[in-house]
Amino acid sequence: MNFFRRSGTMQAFEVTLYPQEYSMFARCHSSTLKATAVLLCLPILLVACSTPGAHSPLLSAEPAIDAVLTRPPRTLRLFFAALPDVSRSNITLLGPAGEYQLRGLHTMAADDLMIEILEPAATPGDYTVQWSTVVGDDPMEYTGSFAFHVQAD
Ligand SMILES: [Cu+2]
Repeated sequence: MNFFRRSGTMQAFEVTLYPQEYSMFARCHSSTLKATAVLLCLPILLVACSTPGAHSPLLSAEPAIDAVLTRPPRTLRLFFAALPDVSRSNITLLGPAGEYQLRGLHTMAADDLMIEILEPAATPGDYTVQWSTVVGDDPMEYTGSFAFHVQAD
């Protein structure tokens, strides 16, 4: 899995992307106006989808997104489309033993964020990396998460 969302000035625009929000919008209109509502929403959806910022800036990660590992990683490294602002970034790691302590968020100046896992537990199971960041000249704050899995040897 690989989820992301962004927040900022474009948020009101974004709600049109969610089906449940759309059906609420449709309910506000009489059924005879539903077709009109669809026609009105369509260009908005197209514009929202063509906005470059509407896509996750996360390109790849180490461990890789959805990777299956036999050894727990000692560091997490996330690669983005532009240089992240470290002071406005955050990474958390959740696993079978709960939340892991992370230390030393930094960038290696390769459009990346890197952080050390203080006590990498050898617990097999599903791990989730949650991230938030601001990259390049884009004022939006992006948040997302992805999974990797540790298998017993
Ligand atoms: Cu580093």
